[in-house]
Amino acid sequence: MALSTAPASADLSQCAPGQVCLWEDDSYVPGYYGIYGTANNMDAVRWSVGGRSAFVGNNSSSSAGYGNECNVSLYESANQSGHYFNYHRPSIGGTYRDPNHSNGAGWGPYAAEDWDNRVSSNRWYCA
Ligand SMILES: [Ca+2]
Ligand SMILES: [Ca+2]
Repeated sequence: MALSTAPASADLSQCAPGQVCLWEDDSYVPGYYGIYGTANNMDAVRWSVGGRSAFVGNNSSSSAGYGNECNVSLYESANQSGHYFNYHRPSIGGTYRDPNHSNGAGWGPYAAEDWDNRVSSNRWYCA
């Protein structure tokens, strides 16, 4: 009997309070990347879970913003440039995660665009 490799499963619980988290596939399926601070260039960062060797930048298909005190913006280019979308922190409600970037993500002037495999940097903002 051949052993099969278990499929990667969705794991939104990987995202800790205070982090913004990105997953390589739809529905929070790893590779996974979670950060408390600012990533200026995800194109140089590799997925930390799931045995994936690809880079995070231009590769995330689902995400969550679990800020404690602040909201977060995710940008299409490095160094917080280009189009972006926003997540509220969960404590103030509204949109704070999205299982499918391709049909839009978060909120803001560019939220309705196709965000699949596009995010490359983030910035927290407190308001
Ligand atoms: Ca992807
Ligand atoms: Ca979506």
